[in-house]
Amino acid sequence: MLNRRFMAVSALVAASLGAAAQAPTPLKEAYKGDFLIGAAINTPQITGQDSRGDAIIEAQFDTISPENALKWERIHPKPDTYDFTLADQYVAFGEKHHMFIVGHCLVWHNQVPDWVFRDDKGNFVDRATLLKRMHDHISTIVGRYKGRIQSWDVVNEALNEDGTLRQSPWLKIIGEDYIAKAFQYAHEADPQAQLTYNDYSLENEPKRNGALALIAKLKAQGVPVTSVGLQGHDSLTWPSVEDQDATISDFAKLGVKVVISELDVDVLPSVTHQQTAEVSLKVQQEPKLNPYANGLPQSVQQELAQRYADLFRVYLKHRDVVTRVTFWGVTDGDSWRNDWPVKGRTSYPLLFDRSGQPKPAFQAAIRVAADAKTK
Ligand code: 9MR
Repeated sequence: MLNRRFMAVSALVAASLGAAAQAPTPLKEAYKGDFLIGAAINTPQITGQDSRGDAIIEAQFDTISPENALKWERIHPKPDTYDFTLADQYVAFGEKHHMFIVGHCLVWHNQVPDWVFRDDKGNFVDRATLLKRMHDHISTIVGRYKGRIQSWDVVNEALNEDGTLRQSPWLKIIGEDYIAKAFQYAHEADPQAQLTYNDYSLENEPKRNGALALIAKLKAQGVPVTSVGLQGHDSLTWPSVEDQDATISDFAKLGVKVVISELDVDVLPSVTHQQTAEVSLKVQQEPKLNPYANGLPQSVQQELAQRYADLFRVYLKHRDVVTRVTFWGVTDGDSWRNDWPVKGRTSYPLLFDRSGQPKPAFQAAIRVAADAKTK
């Protein structure tokens, strides 16, 4: 009896030791040789205040993006004031862990202070003044991190859903060539850096066509655009596997690389007709919009895992052109989706749960890579 109990306990110990010895493969190892795997990191992670998050970042990812730390309002809040405190820490974090470091983002209509576009009287400045301000901003920041930040999101979200150019102050004041100018200035400041046009919902045909025309035109003019960022703010049903596949192929044909730059998959009820990541959108909280406040049902957890597997299979199919897949956040608790477009929801869009544990979607992503390697 005693003997049998001893044997049962030994078997349990051996099993748990075996499990410990076989720690799950990290994402960056699973996809080594295919593409880099990254996460956008936030202030507590950059400054070392989120040690649990930092442990996940160091173990799982070989590239980082700054969720907010390098945006204009943070790094250049006043005309003559640059604040590099957090940005320097961000770059040091990436260097310490030998990571591929992304800069996000140079020219956007959001999180940019109003002074950028205005004179002392509050009127819009003229084209030459705004071009000069843009040049100063880009050359200062890209120049400071020359050779250290390997890839820049140069222009972010310049397109409307119908594929026309967004009527941002950049477009209104400078005109259409603000995009080409931004890329030229970034290239001048660091000729080795990869330069990306980054946008969401490019899998939708009208917007995709607008982006394809834009990139084709820039390439024809010799503008140094090296990649397109498909942000990848997805849902369980959008984009279809076919649209994801076709979108990557379409950009590849233009001779640019593709990065999945801000991946997350929403499982919560949609509040818009069309998939979007338009930050200005705000919708009132209602209980029915927040169905999983007390936890995600197993069935949805499995749907999310299946969805991630489907998406990763498409990215892998295009491993010759997809150079990086970056999640927009580390754990579910970190995600912007908890507060957008409805404030205070409980969202589950990433691969690690609120306590930092890998979810079934994590295992699904690892399995896709492992299956491809045994074929
Ligand atoms: O995740 C970012 C969030 O913390 C900010 O409040 C928000 C404000 O503009 O920006 C979020 O990041 C956005 C990214 O910079 C560009 N694409 C859409 C992302 C999600 O809104």
